[in-house]
Amino acid sequence: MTEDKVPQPEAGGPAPERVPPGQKVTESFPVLHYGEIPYYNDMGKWSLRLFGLVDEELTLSYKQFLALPRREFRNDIHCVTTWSRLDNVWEGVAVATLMERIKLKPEAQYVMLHAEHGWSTNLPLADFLRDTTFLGIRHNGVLLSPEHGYPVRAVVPHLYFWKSAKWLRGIEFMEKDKPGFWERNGYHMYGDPFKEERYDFD
Ligand SMILES: Nc1nc2c(c(=O)[nH]1)N[C@H]1C(S)=C(S)[C@@H](COP(=O)(O)O)O[C@H]1N2
Ligand SMILES: [Mo]
Repeated sequence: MTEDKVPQPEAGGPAPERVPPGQKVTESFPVLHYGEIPYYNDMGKWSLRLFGLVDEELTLSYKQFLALPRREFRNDIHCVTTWSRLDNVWEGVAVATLMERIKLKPEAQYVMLHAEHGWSTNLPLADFLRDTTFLGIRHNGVLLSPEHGYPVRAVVPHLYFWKSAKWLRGIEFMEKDKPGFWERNGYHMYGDPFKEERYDFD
């Protein structure tokens, strides 16, 4: 094999295998969503509800959520609209930390993430439970802005970024898979960026 056939990283640039097929790296942080950005003036009204196939539902107030231990996460994010943003640094609550506070029923196999205004997205439980999935509150040192999901967004970096629900308000544990908002509108049920699972037409 001659050298020009081997993918070469640019000097100091990302290794090619970090960027999924059909994606372009951007340094900006585009804002994408359906519907209105929620603005909160009373965090006393905010809560995060864990429900569905659990022994006992758990509802966390914002104060209780902020009292959970948090840590740093580093990842690359890949949006289905073809931009990827590498080397993001986040602060958030690991899914394992949340799961210590509830007991799942054995039938639970899928998760629906519920956001403000009824928006939702689905994923398998095993993907939600990965140690790379978390609930983020800061990105690159700054508190999430309203457009990026303040106060809390899910981050599921190994799937296309539409699975990373902004303005998260509920986590539902389910037996069977069900499509969320974009999945009902033609997006793939799973969404692996390295397999280009973008859309699910027909
Ligand atoms: N609540 C909610 N979360 C959402 C969306 C949305 O419409 N509503 N859009 C998703 C999509 S399609 C993308 S690409 C990312 C964009 O996140 P960003 O605006 O922080 O880049 O949010 C995801 N999370
Ligand atoms: Mo997206």
